[in-house]
Amino acid sequence: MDVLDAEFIAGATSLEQLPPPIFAEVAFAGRSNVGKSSLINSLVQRKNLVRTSGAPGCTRAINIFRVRLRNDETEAHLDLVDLPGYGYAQRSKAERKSWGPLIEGFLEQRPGLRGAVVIIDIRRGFEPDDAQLVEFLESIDVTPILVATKIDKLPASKRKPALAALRRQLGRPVTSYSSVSGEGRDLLWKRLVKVCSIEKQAASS
Ligand SMILES: Nc1nc2c(ncn2[C@@H]2O[C@H](COP(=O)(O)OP(=O)(O)OP(=O)(O)O)[C@@H](O)[C@H]2O)c(=O)[nH]1
Ligand SMILES: [Mg+2]
Repeated sequence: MDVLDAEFIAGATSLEQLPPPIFAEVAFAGRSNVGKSSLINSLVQRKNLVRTSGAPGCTRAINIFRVRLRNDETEAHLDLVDLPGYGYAQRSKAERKSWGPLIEGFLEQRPGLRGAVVIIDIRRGFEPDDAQLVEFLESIDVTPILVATKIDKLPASKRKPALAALRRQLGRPVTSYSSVSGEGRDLLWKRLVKVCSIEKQAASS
């Protein structure tokens, strides 16, 4: 997958501030500090398109990034949506309360949404918050795309068993990823192309 352009389009802290969807969208969701923003940078191979931080709770808004892609001979636009992380206890109660509706509202209300990448830290595994999100996505017919990231933080000998255990637990495909090495990038793009019907989108335009 070649990423020809990538640019920041909009940031919103309420659903009303969001621009109307023009292109297909994919959301990136997961616990705070799991590596959502880093994964977007790694996918589009731009170091600093999305702001990342070692401190949890970095992304507080819904941020939309528009990419222009070339897949074989096909060109397409896709919007990548970085969602605020969930499960970060050290925020004010009011702030935490506002996220649930913001994240859920986004996922429910965007007609262009093709799927949601649910990002899990391979060292922490699948936690109750993640399970709730996957259940919610299924209830609204949005395809969850599961990714286990920070795979580079596990010793090589532990990677395969950890992934196998996660796949068994979830009963669905899980793509392993490292935003540091870029491992998993091609496979994740393949899954995104499929879920976004990028070939079809371009063929009909
Ligand atoms: N080793 C390693 N570190 C990673 C990886 N992905 C993210 N990190 C680090 O994890 C920290 C959090 O990354 P972010 O991408 O900001 O995480 P986030 O999920 O966007 O965080 P919030 O916006 O706070 O919810 C940063 O210090 C990153 O450098 C990875 O694949 N491998
Ligand atoms: Mg972030």
